[in-house]
Amino acid sequence: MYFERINSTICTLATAKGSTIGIVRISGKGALKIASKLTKKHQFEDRKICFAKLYDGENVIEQCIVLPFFSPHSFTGEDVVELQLHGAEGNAEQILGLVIKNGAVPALRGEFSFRAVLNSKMTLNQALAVNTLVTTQNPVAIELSRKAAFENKTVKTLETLIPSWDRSYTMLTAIVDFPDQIAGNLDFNEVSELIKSTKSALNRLKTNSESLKRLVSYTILLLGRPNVGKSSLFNTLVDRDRAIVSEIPGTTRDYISETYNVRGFQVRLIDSAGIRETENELECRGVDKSRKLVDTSDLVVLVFDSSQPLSDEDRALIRETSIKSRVFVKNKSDLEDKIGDSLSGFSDSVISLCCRTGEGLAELKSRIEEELAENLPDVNEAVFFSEWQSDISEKLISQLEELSLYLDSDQVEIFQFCVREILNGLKNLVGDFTDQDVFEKIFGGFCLGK
Ligand SMILES: Nc1nc2c(ncn2[C@@H]2O[C@H](COP(=O)(O)OP(=O)(O)O)[C@@H](O)[C@H]2O)c(=O)[nH]1
Ligand SMILES: [Mg+2]
Repeated sequence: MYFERINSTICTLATAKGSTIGIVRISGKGALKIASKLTKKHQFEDRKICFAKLYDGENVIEQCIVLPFFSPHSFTGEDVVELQLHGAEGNAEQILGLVIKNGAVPALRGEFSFRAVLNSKMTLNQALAVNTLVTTQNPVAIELSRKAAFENKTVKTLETLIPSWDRSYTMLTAIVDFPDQIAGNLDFNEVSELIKSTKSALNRLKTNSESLKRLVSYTILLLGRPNVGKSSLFNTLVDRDRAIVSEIPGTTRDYISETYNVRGFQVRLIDSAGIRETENELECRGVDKSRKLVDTSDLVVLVFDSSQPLSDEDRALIRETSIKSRVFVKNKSDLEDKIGDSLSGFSDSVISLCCRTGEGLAELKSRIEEELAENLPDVNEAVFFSEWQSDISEKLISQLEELSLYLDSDQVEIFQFCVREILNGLKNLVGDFTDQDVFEKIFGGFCLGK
């Protein structure tokens, strides 16, 4: 789709409804012509703003700022015109309609960025970083995407490795194709070092990208038998009465979620139905969902009722969540303690809490903060912003491991093949590729107008 439309002039309203200024962005061969038609101006100067009236036929419909960029001095590398209009509502929409009537087509998601990448105005990773920058609230994601977008940090990290792989590949090709004419041999020590440094760069990127991904979608699940006080705790943490609190067990049958702020990061908090054996069909479904939620959450806060002895259901919950990061909480500390230290075998630090009085809440909050702070991304390291890149890098790491196995063998052809695959993988990661399907998929996930 993106490739087929490459010769068309695209346009969009780049500002959200409600803004006091609306920006219509036009990019492509027809951009300046459309601007001339609307303004009745016959000449523009590259990157010189001008104040102009817009006409629909002979009627003046707007008085606005026109910003022309001549190719290649624009975001997309094509001729671009931006119109700064009054508001981003009906007036701007009508003017966008007029632009379309004069030959432009509405832009697809990410189509401006796609063209920028295609015209080498930025690398794919830079485009992905810019898209993150315009959509995220997360301060770490902002810092990382700034570095990737404006310093091209990710690509620079990998780019330095490519010439050495290129040299090894050329040497191997010569050895395979002209065995009699090549006097020297490949320096296997050098390749071994190269494998090590490439693997280490990729592993650092992978770890940092995973940490970023975890941070931006960080999810905390409140889990426990019915009636232990999960919904009460949920309301306390999000600081409003969102979940229904009731003495009737099984009230929260599905789950509800809210975002709340932990150390300046927006995290998702989920109040679940709880996991228990039940005959009630509706409740059953809620319980199934809770099990799935366990899999997808980053932290499970296990809530117990301290006024009751530890039950088999409690133990089942502890078992079912054993592989997750967990915080143990015994709630209702204002009542007679019947749970005693029966949780101490499962956790070194069980937090004693009372939702009624707020006792223990500060301790719980700081434990949650500590958990979140574990494996925070390193803002000085590079990151990938797409699954596609993470997948390639994963594959590259295993190819590098495979190549190490052939280091001491005389199977030059297999060695050559592996080196070529690695070289291609690295080139893909720095954006040197033309796979149309990948382009479609990546840019299809962008926001409109970018
Ligand atoms: N005494 C006491 N009761 C509590 C406390 N926290 C919650 N409850 C009560 O326990 C019952 C169940 O609470 P709820 O939050 O709905 O539990 P959930 O089923 O786990 O979501 C309600 O009647 C709450 O008022 C607490 O710290 N102390
Ligand atoms: Mg509940």
